[in-house]
Amino acid sequence: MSLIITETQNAIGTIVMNHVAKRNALSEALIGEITTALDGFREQAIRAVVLRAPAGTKVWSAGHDVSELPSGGRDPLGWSDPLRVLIRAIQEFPAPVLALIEGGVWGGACEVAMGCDILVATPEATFAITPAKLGVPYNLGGLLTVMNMIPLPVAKEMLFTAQPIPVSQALNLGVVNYVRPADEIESFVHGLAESIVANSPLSISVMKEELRLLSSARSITPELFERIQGLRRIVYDSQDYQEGIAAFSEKRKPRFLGR
Ligand code: LCV
Repeated sequence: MSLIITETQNAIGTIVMNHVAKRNALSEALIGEITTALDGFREQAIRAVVLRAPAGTKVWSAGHDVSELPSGGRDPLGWSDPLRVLIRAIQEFPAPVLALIEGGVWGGACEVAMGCDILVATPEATFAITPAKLGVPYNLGGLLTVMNMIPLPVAKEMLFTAQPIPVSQALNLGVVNYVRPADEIESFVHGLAESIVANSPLSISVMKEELRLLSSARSITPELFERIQGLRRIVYDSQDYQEGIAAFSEKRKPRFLGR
């Protein structure tokens, strides 16, 4: 059974993440279906994509599928990790991807949403960035996505508390473009997509790629990169990392000992 529902209409492609039983946890299987759908949209010269969960959902996505995180000794968010693959696929898609957000957005799903080009959410939406809750060392590219979207004090609050922030704060910060009630959001997002589709797809795709390249342009020395990777390794080699994952799968609170 497919984990997504797709639709195309008037150069607008819609992807509904539909693995409700696992709260749209971003598993390799779900991500594979999303990226395959994006490849198909690219071939069909789709000019705007809407990424959403089923209408009325309480959880947009529960983030990385924790059961697929490596048990230790390997970077849990390396280049080829499915979550990283999905975020790149969205950021590199040659047309705007609009996130239609209802419900809770957890962990790596926040970065998926922030990797989209335009975000529209319902008043009940929340955003929680959760690596600290699991003992995961978020990766460089992921933190850059967060830094590009959220002022540092708020990014630190979200990363260090792992607590959800309300959509009102996300709107104030400019993380979310609009908030619309559940009974209006679909037509509102469709209206935005139609206004995009009416414009030059070449101009838009090139400007999207220019903005991606410019927002990721950072001078980073090999020494700085190696130091950061060394620091991250201390975390994913730690007992705390093992404890965070074990606690999640055993449905209990983790006991972090700082080693
Ligand atoms: C696998 C899941 C998940 C899930 N993975 O429903 O950003 S980082 O670094 O942290 C990154 C590594 C990352 O993204 O990690 C994941 C961070 N995500 C979270 O911390 C959210 C974890 N999930 C939850 O807190 C709850 O599931 C929410 C609040 C999203 C929904 O709660 P609700 O009571 O509605 P359940 O918790 O009962 O979940 C339903 C089923 O989905 C599984 C969960 O294990 C359960 O499976 P079973 O029915 O087999 O018990 N599930 C939920 N999230 N991220 N599996």
